[in-house]
Amino acid sequence: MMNIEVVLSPALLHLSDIKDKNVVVIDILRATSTICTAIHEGAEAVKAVKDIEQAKGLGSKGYLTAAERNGQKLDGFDMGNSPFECMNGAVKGRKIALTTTNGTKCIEAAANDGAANVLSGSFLNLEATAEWLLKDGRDVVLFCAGWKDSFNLEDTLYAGAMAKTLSDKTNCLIDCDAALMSIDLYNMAKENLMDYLTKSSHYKRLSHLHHDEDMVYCLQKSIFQTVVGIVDTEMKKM
Ligand code: 3SL
Repeated sequence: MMNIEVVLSPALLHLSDIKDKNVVVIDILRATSTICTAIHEGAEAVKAVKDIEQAKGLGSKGYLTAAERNGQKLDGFDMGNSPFECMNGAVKGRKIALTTTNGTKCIEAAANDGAANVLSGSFLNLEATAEWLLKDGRDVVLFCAGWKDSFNLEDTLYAGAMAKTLSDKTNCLIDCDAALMSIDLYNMAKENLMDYLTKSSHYKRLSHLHHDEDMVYCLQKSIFQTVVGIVDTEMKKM
């Protein structure tokens, strides 16, 4: 039976054993949604790195460089962390080196901790990712990136949506209060995720920075089928 666990923040990751499990890293606003979009839009790979210098250095190896801190694009990089920057052929056939405040460091942490597979979580490809996880059958850890080690609502909502989708389709063991809470939260907010999230801290942060369109985009459910995860150290189509 598939076991589903939710890790609510990177500060709690050490309490979970992710070895040989499928880990879905979740940074809905916006890193993992942007990564899924980049691959869906034809990028060859996204290398998620936690250090700014490492991302910059990969520029000399032909990567497009992308960097965000505190919601803002960093000077000297080709791109920030908006999914819209990946559209209209901008990333087609390219490799991207991406560093962000929270999401990319969680991808690195999960990859270094012995996960069987590390997937990029987004509402955009929720159903397709769920089908992939069901087919693979391993236990699943839904790992919320949060904000600077704190819990956040948007990643928890996705964790609930994925836990519910999986448990609706197969017999799952959910012996984890964080997962049960995430499902309850998702059930409460699912009719209008955007309405629910307007009170959240990251909504306010991104709205203040004029990233409202990004949020509307990132909260769309299952608009594409591309499943994205680490293949040979980089995020690619699975
Ligand atoms: O923290 C992250 O990884 C980012 O996704 C945050 S932001 O949405 O770009 O502000």
